[in-house]
Amino acid sequence: MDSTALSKFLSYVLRHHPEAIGLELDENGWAKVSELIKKAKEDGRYIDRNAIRDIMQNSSKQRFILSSDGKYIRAGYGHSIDVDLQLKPKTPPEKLYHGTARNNVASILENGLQAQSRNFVHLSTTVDEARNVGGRHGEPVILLIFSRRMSCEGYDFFQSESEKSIWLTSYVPNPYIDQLKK
Ligand code: HQG
Repeated sequence: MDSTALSKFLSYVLRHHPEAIGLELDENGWAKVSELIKKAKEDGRYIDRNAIRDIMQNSSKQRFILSSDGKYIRAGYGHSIDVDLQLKPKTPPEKLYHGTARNNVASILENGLQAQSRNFVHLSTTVDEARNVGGRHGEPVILLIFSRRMSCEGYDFFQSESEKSIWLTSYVPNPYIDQLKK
């Protein structure tokens, strides 16, 4: 498996479908690295600790995190399965960005940003990253989120423990969203 395929595989099982390979995550989303390697092998995918370490060191985005003893791994964001990452609310930057497809914009400006299939709405600290995220869905449009004002008005924000440029929140009501003009 090349590193992109491995990263996608790890994201799939650790964020969405551990049962696809018979892997168990604990309530906080941790999988035992040895179990992950064993179950992946039974599924015909040969990975080892070095390949996992390479991904974690060399990816442009930090998608995963290891426990301090190195025995467990979990995704740092992106989950759709019900896990408690035990993140503490943190004051976000003044502004954050969300990249989406042009087709979604009217609905977002009417209904707010919803987490859809994931546990949280994902926000980026930079316009460039938001543009990359939006481009996955279609012609990218950047939305500016008044995150500090939201936080001051009682909405919780969480910084991903693996990728510090990603912030999570449950829902962004439309008064806190502005479309960034090019
Ligand atoms: C849209 C990737 C219509 C939302 C990225 C998005 C991210 C609405 C889509 C992370 C809506 C959900 C997550 C509404 C939201 N009406 N559309 N009211 N509210 N949407 O994939 O943020 O590379 O679940 O704009 O970097 O694109 O995989 O979320 O377009 O950090 O590590 O519904 O995944 O990380 O799409 O991406 P997604 P996302 P990785």
